[in-house]
Amino acid sequence: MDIMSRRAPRQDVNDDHLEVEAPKKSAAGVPAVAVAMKFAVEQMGVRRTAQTLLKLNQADGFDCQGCAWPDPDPSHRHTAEFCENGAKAVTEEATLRRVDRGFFVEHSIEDLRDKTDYWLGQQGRITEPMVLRAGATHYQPIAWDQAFELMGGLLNGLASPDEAVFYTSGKVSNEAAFAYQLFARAYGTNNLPDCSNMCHESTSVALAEAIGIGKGSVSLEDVHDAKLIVVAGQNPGTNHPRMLSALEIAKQRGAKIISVNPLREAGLVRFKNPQKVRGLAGPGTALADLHLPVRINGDLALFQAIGALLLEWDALDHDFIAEHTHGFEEWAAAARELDWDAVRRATGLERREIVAAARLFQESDATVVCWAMGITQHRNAVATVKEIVNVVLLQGNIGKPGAGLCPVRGHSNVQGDRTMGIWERAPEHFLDALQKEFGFDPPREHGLDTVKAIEALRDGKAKIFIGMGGNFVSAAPDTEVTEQAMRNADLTVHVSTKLNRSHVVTGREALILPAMGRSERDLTGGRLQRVTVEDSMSAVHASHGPLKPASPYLKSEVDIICSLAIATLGDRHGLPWEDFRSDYTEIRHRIARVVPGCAAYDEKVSRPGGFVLPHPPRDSRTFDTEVGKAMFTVSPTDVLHVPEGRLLLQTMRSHDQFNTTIYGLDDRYRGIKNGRRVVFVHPEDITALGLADGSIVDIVSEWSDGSERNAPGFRVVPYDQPRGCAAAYYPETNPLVPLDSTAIGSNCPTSKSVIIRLVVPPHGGKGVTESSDAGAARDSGSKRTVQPEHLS
Ligand SMILES: Nc1nc2c(c(=O)[nH]1)N[C@H]1C(S)=C(S)[C@@H](COP(=O)(O)OP(=O)(O)OC[C@H]3O[C@@H](n4cnc5c(=O)[nH]c(N)nc54)[C@H](O)[C@@H]3O)O[C@H]1N2
Ligand SMILES: Nc1nc2c(c(=O)[nH]1)N[C@H]1C(S)=C(S)[C@@H](COP(=O)(O)OP(=O)(O)OC[C@H]3O[C@@H](n4cnc5c(=O)[nH]c(N)nc54)[C@H](O)[C@@H]3O)O[C@H]1N2
Ligand SMILES: [Mo]
Repeated sequence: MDIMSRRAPRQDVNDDHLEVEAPKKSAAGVPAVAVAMKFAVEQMGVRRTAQTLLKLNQADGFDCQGCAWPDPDPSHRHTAEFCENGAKAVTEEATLRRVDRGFFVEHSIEDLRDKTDYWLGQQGRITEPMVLRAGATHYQPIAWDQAFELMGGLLNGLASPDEAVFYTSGKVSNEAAFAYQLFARAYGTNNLPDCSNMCHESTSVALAEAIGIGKGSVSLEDVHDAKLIVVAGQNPGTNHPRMLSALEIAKQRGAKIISVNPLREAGLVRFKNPQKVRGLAGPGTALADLHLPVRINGDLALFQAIGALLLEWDALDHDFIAEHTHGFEEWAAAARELDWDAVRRATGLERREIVAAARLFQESDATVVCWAMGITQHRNAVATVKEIVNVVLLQGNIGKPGAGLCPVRGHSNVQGDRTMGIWERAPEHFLDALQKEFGFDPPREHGLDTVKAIEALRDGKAKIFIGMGGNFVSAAPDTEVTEQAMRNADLTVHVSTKLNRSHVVTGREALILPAMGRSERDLTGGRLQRVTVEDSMSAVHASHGPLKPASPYLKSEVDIICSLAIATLGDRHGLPWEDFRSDYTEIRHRIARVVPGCAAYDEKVSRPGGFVLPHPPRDSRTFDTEVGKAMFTVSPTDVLHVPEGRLLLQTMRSHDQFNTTIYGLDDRYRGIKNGRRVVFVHPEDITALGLADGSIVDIVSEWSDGSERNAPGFRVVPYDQPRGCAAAYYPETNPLVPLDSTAIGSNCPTSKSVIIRLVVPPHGGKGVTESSDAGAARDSGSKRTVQPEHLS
């Protein structure tokens, strides 16, 4: 029954169980509904499933814990306004399975360390606070008060507040986020890394420089009304399924769609809308008109080339350029000199393919460009986003209906957390506003981002790690170094709903603090509380959960933060923690006074559907940059060199996971069943490398300092993509991503361009599913004695 328990950590694939089929040609439809219901009913039962899913994304219900794609206007919502993967996300939280104190008696920390991420997550909701004392073999229960006392005592004992790290994952509500950053700053540090540092940071940096605000400029209506939609480096069929409904509407109104992706992702080819009878039964809607199978990392060159062609054809909005932009002449001079040979090498595309794309831009007077991790997690990611901006500016596609920049965010409230000040480099005006409102002087020196926090923990410069949600150990790059960094800490604390790897790779002491999830009724302070969130398009709205909390001992995130603040700060600075936790409206009143665009916050979030935050480029073509105009920028054309016999690996999500949370072992659209340790390679590369379909290989990544990392035991699967590219799932491949390999300007790990080689281990790879073998391979890391084959 339990195939996981026989396997070593992270060895989710048994060669014998893994099945590979042809990739699917369409997304959603009947199978999506069936799969969602199967997961939900298995873990929640029929009644709870109905009760929960019908409140999902409704104006009087709760915001989906899945992605940050916006909800339609309240009057246009369906009874079932959710997708297969949203239903899985909710099921994961509303499950009836429990991890209680008996569980921790039964399982030692050593035992839990041997389990896969999938197994850990499947055990259910954590029911009470647990502590791992120094040297102990088991977690044991701890009273909430004692947990806060322990944390407060250690925090107050640090030599400097900068020895503490306060991480946030993007599910945390605006109220909790605002209270958390206030606490960290009142305590004395800007060490507020978040999952954004590994996600859309490159977007935020590039957009802030180019258009004066780090957020996208479109509304859902703009997507519906666009004449051309470009989807670059994003897999909406899996990661933002409700976006397909928006693409379908646009398509029916006559829009063209270009997909830019090394893989031909099912959702971009054809979509069967499960909310319509025709979608369930019929052939569905063909989505992409043009698919550009770009080589990994080739997008910078691609957008440069599209820009150069629009310039050559004079397909420009001259008035917009003259009135609203800066730097056009320098950009145009560089574009005229574009090295088309370099473009061809970088993109792997034929010139005619790029011309076809540029023609679609030329023919459209309302273009939306969407992007996600395929763009942001590269060394040149910030420059690439700026090239997207250049192309959008050329045709004045910003601040008008049906047009704009559409970075599609990940976690459901990752954008809101940033708005609320979860930011290691919060701008001066934000800190000034905090000072004015609360009367203390917040630290001004920038704090640690995710990568720098790992380095500080590794080097003994940070000693306490507190994670507000998330799974830092598995999400971060360079797993071995990150795990060692966590072990160096005096204390690691995780505010969590479910068990994960970060709970078993700990500092000297560790705490698990179980939090209520968004689907649960929050009666903190004896009154029904609600929270607020912001989606990818800057719309803010309220959310309240319908379900009874998984255990009577859970606390809300706001409660946990305020209690920790009281235990640590006492009445230092006279901050109103008691008021905050007895009524979150008090927090919203402070948000209204501190956060730009949030005046009358509590009142505005009470409207059905909430309100939209101001966005000067979108609202009035105002650009709050250094020169007060939108900036054209010039970057060198970048060709990522991959040595002979090596491949360029991207690490991505399967259809059955939410980041490090593994829902199941299938990746339906890509034809993978019952396993995750697969590496997708072009059939001709498989042959050229002397491998075969089904070979079991170790993936070895090579680092600038000459060292190597190894992820053992992946099955080679032939898959259509540009030559020289490869793809495998995250987080299994995180050991391969070097900690010091990050995007220039944003420090985002380069999870989508890792140079690797595939090595057949001497034992033929068969042994790697046995725990002893895999453990040995993991522990010896780069010291493995396997002689790397040169495969070309
Ligand atoms: N169900 C589900 N939903 C999710 C998540 C989840 O794990 N599961 N995660 C959430 C989070 S936090 C995020 S950030 C988003 C992530 O959403 P996505 O960005 O869609 O996530 P990835 O799976 O990393 O997919 C990256 C896509 O980019 C493509 N790609 C890779 N390299 C390149 C490149 O160099 N150029 C181009 N043009 N394309 C490339 C890949 O083939 C893939 O289609 O989804 C959010 N929603
Ligand atoms: N190689 C590689 N690495 C990547 C990426 C990649 O594409 N490739 N993507 C990166 C990206 S885009 C991101 S966003 C990060 C994700 O990094 P994180 O946000 O840190 O990771 P998640 O897997 O989303 O966190 C899941 C955990 O959050 C906890 N949790 C879930 N819901 C709640 C809640 O409501 N409250 C609280 N307190 N806790 C909760 C659960 O315990 C669960 O185990 O990973 C990054 N890492
Ligand atoms: Mo993300």
